[in-house]
Amino acid sequence: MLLCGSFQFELSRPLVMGIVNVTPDSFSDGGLYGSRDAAIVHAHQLVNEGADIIDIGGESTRPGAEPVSVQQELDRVVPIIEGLRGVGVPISIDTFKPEVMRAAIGAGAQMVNDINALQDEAAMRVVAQSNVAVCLMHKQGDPKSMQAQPRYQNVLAEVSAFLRERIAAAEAAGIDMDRIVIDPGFGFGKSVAHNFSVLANLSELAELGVPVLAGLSRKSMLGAVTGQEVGQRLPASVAAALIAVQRGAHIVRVHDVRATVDALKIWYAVNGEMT
Ligand code: YH5
Repeated sequence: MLLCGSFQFELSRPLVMGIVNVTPDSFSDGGLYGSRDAAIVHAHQLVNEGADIIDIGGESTRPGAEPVSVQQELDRVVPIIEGLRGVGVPISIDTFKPEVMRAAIGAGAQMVNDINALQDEAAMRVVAQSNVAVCLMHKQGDPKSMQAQPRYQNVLAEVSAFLRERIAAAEAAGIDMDRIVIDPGFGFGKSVAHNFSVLANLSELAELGVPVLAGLSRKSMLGAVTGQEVGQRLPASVAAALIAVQRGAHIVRVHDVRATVDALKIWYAVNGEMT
C-alpha cells in the first residue's frame, strides 16, 4: 500500500509515473507562459495515456545542469500544479528544495520526489508535517559533477545501505513506511556498468520493505548500449522499464507513457498479481 495524500495505491500492478518537465528549454518557444500551458496539456495527455502519477520538475538534474533559484523554480511549477488540481492522479514534485516542496504541497502536490532523499532537515520537516508520499533517491555527488568519476566498492550494497538509512531517518521524523518509496537513482553518479549492475539486482532493494521506483527512461546508459541518441531511445526505455518491473520495481518513471503502459499490460497478463 502506498499513501499519496488523498490517493492510495494497492500496488497490485506496476505503476507508471509520467514525466513533465517545465524547464523553459524543454519547449521550443522558451517563454514561461507558453511552457506553462504546454506542460498542463502534456500532463493531461500523459494521464489519458494511462499515467498513474505525474512527476513535475522545474529544475534540470541532468548531469552537468546549472542550478536555478528557488523563485524561478516556484514560478515554473506552482501554476502548473494549481492548474492540474482535479486531474485525477497524484502530482509529484521533483525538487530537493524545501521551499519548493512546501509551496508545491500547498498547491496540491501529493508526492515529493527528492533526489537528495530528505537529507536537508528542512525538507524532512516539510514532508513530515504533511500527508504526502516521498521518493528517497540515491546519488553519489551533485548533479554538476557526479558523472566525473563514480566510485564504489560494491554499488548495490552501498545504494542499499544508504536507502536503508534514509528510510530509518524518515520514519524517525514521523513519515510512515506506507508513504515512502525508494529509488537507486540510475545515472546519478553511476557508470554504465554500475547502472546495469543495479538493474540486474534491483530485487534486493525490494527487500527493504517499501516500494521501489526505477527511472531509466531515455537515459545515457541506454544510449551507451544501443548507440541511439536521446530521441531514439523509446524501444530501449520500454525494455528497461519492463526489466525493472520483472526485477521488482513497483513504479517506473517514464517519458513515453503509452508505450510503457502497453508493455506492462503484457507483463501483467502473464504475471497477474505482483510478487
Ligand atoms: C530518477 O531516476 N531522474 S532527472 C538524462 C537523460 C534522460 C533522462 C540523457 N529525476 C530521476 O530523467 N527522479 C530524474 O538523457 C529522477 N528517479 C527519480 N526519483 C534525469 C532524467 C534524465 C536524464
